[in-house]
Amino acid sequence: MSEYDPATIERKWQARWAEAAAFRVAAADPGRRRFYALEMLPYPSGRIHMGHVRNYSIGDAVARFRRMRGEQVLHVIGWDAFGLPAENAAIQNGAEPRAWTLDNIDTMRAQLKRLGIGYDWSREVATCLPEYYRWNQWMFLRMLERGIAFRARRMLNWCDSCGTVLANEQVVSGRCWRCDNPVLRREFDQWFLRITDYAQELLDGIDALPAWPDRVRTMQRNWIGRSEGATVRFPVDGGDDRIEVFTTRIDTIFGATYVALAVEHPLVATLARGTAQEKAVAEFVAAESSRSVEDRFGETAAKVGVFTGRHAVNPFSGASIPIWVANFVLTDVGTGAIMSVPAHDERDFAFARTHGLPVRPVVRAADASAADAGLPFVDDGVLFDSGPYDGLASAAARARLTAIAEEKGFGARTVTFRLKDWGVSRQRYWGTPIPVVHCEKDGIVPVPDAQLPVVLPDDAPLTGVGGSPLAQLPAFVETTCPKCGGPARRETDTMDTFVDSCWYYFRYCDPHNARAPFDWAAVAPWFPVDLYIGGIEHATMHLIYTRFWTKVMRDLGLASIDEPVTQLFTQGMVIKDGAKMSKSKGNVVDPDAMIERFGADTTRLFSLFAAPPERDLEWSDAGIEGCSRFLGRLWRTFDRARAALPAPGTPPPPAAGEGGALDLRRKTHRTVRRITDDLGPRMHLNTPVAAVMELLNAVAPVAAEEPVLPGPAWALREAFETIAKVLAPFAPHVAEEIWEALGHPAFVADASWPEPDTVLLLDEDVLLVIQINGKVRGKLTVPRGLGEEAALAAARADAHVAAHLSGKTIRKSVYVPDRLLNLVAS
Ligand code: ANZ
Repeated sequence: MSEYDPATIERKWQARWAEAAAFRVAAADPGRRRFYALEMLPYPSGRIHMGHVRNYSIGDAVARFRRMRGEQVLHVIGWDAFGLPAENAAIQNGAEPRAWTLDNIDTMRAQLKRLGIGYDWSREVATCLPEYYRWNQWMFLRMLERGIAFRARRMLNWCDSCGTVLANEQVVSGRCWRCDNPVLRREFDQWFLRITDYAQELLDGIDALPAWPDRVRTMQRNWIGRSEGATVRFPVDGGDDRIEVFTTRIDTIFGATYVALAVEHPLVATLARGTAQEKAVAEFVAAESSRSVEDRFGETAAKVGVFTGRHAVNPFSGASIPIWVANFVLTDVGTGAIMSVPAHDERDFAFARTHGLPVRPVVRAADASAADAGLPFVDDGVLFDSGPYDGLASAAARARLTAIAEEKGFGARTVTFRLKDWGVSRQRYWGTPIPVVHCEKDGIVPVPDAQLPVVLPDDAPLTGVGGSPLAQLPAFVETTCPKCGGPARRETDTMDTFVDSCWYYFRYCDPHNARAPFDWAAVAPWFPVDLYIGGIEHATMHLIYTRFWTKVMRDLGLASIDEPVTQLFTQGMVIKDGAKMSKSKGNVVDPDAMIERFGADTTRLFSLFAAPPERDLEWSDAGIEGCSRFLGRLWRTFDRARAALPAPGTPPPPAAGEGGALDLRRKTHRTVRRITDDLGPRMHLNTPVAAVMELLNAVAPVAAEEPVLPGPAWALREAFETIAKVLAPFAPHVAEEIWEALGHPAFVADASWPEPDTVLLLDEDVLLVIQINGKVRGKLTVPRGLGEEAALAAARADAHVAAHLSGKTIRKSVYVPDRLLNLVAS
């Protein structure tokens, strides 16, 4: 008898899979259903962590299952290989970013192979290699030609500690998403991608993604932040200036008691000039500009402001109201200026109270009983003290007032989005060089396609201070203008690394293309991606950018789909002692140590078994030990029984249809049905493991019989063959080993998924409880798995139930298969 020896088994099967290139996909086969299983590509930080193990175990389980069901499965991995940590390692310990990154990739690739994930390794992509990033550059140039990429001077988020600008998405509660330092606002010349042109389409497209989690869809909707309203221009007293405000509540305009400008609003600099407030305004602006984003705009930030000394005229009422500068008005939302209506807006109300500004109610509840709700009254209602519009309902008033503003030329219906153009410039080294040059004569000149890639030099000085490292490298910077041949300077900004992850999974489908990012003919059969698995933290940034990029590629004629991913699955985190595993908390469990101690199969099994995949998984030593014991027990049970099993392909003897043999066969087939359901779009990946454990419990006593008679022996072979197959997506090595020992020369990974025998499923009877209006009126013996219609028919056929239903109509029926039929009748 042999002991379960995962190290030997796993090495053996990993070598065989590699030798046979078992998971290689040459080209899409038009004759088969295809399945593209995709996991978010890792950043090569050095070593894989348990979150990776979980992510890839989920993906591999589904991929292997689909493959066994006869589908052609594409399953690839790559490396999101540009980014700050490589640069920081260079600054801290003199590592060379390229070598550091490629070393890490080697380490992590070996780790993934030790886990036995079934990837097509011939399609691996690393985004830091010129053969990949040249196509970032190429697509950037196409976007530049179409005005999708553009350069502008804008207020941006600046992280002092990372020394770079950040996209809005990279500012989390006013802090840098990476280093957690407070973010500042600074003005820069930057490269942008016009994602706002796609805002409406990105929003509408969410409706076409029913297989994305509602949570992600909501987060994307909020991120895009569409808001419908009007712009209205308020003339400034004593001059030609006009302040344009954006409001969603033009119905409250008669209640506006002041106008408020963002600190960065262009009129702030001039309005106060010559008034008694000039000095106060200048001081306020200076103080606010030096405060962090969180101090200025955070939830708890004090709402402060200063009077400009000037007034504006309400174009509807003619009232003259003071103009303030206020920190709560955001520069890049709407027009950067608002009309404040304290009686109907919380924030305006608080600010008015603090600064002694008047509160003027103009809308009251339509329903008199709610009239004494107090101020501010923020709901829609009926207008009063609003001149000719008194008595109009809010919605009607908005339509009417907007139309009048348009007619008279001082306003317009307007839709604004919270989504801003994507700032893609980074003053960092380890990223894709932006492929343009600056020529004194010709201005910004694109690098011609023939000169791509603009290769990132290896020898930039990395100190972490003094701006872009590339700018300090004359050999890189000094070049000639492709247009006039005169001296020019290369752009030294690199691209945000979120560019890299926008389209890597298109490249997986055509990874070695040297003439184009990819050939759509090679990609189309795999798209849209059937299942994309990753963390919820990518709900907005990556998953919005990649949707945008897909639409841009479509418009460039590179692809012909609107949405790249059919089903998105967001897996939960791996936590220990109640917190996400992290070095700083010292609660990290190293996957390699687990593989070393228990084997890859156990490690994978635990990461799937311990929690539903969408939930957080609490690490437990006892749990992984339990999985290890289960595989050990499986192996020993099999090893003891194998001598008694009939040869492969032996037809069932009549005795396989009786007694204990029949019971085991039923259990086997029921297990198949359960696991098949669980591995479908429902993604209940934790329960199959439990089902296999139960099946093993049924197997053990049969295997222990002395001697094993022909009927049970046949049922045992069927059970072990089934276990090998249904365990293959989860614990593929031990599954291969058992499959081979059962006498099969080919991989279990290539075996066909078992089909349950419906006769064996239906033969099993269950007790179905029939309730009518909450009372138990019958208990029927019915076959397991009975459908709702058949259950209802069976219930009606029962005399006692029929008596309680006579003369009544069934209004509602709730059916819990194999358990309960609950009828509401009257
Ligand atoms: C007057 C008003 C009266 C408003 C009222 C609300 C209630 P959403 O729906 O989130 O888009 N606003 C406009 N631009 C702003 C800016 N740059 N910074 C801060 N606030 C701004 O919000 C739209 C409302 O947010 C607008 O409608 C405006 O206040 C404010 F009873 O105008 B409202």
